[in-house]
Amino acid sequence: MTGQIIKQISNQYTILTEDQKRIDAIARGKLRHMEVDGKSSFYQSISSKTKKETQHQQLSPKVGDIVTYSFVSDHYLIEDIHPRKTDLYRPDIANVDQLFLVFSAIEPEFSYVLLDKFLTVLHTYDLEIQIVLTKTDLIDQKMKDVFKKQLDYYQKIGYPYLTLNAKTLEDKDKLLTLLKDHVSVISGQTGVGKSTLLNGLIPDLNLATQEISKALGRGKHTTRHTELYPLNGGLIADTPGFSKLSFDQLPLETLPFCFKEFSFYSDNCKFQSCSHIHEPQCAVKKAVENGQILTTRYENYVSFYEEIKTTKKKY
Ligand SMILES: Nc1nc2c(ncn2[C@@H]2O[C@H](COP(=O)(O)OP(=O)(O)OP(=O)(O)O)[C@@H](O)[C@H]2O)c(=O)[nH]1
Ligand SMILES: [Mg+2]
Ligand SMILES: [Zn+2]
Repeated sequence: MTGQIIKQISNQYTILTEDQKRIDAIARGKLRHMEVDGKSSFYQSISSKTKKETQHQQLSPKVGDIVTYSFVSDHYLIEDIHPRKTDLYRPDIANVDQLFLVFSAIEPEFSYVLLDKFLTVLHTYDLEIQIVLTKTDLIDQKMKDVFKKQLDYYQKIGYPYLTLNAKTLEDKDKLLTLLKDHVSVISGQTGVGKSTLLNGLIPDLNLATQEISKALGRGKHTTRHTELYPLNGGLIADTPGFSKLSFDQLPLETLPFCFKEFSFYSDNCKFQSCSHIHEPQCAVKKAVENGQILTTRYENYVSFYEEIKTTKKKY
């Protein structure tokens, strides 16, 4: 029998069966290993090489895994894990194919640095990315216009966005269409409205939400565990917010490719290996001057470049 793990609490798993029933299961002995992978980085993926190695070594099951299970005497037993299409850490979920990047317009304040950092880190993944701007009910028309102008740019380079009030969720149908048949994850800083959004999508879910001032006062995030919820033929997970995002393993040479609009211009740079920082006759810098590339995007690129360079030097 085949199913998908939607919840894990230590050694106890909940599997969603093919006929949409929830059953409790434990893993067979050979699967009860602690994973020794460095789970240090956000959204770190197993490279294809190590993926082969680790699969060989036997992974332990995790949320999102498609598994083969059986019924032995009086309980369900996970026998095998099917190969993972994608493998995220923090949130630790397998087989995710879509990510909702949630930002609030204010409280916490919107950050283009954080948005670009997220997009950079996520660039190497085979994931659909949707930017979601919440709390638009709390800003005036002038601010809305500014967001529209900026976010239209992101949409143009391939990152579509939605703006909404997560508390009232007027745009529910649009979201439901996007979620159909996908394994999606809602991600973003603490307090942006991730759980509020999911509560709006799934009536009766009643996830805990909390005013940001209170959450920060406690020094804790409101959401603390990861679980996939069935929705519109697919699955969706809420995740705990985070406060830090690091580049960890991103090689400096890869960074220019993470800013995907640079590639529209970089063929015309004088030097083939142009870093678009200090080289003369750089077509990317020219495009920034001409207003074709968003200035904040380029500024963030330069600062990420310096950040990665400095971190690398330490080793
Ligand atoms: N006015 C308004 N308030 C919102 C909106 N979205 C969320 N909120 C409020 O913002 C606060 C934080 O929302 P949560 O859903 O708990 O935030 P979260 O992203 O799940 O936070 P963590 O679980 O800590 O990561 C709550 O008080 C919500 O009611 C929105 O679109 N408009
Ligand atoms: Mg939450
Ligand atoms: Zn260049």
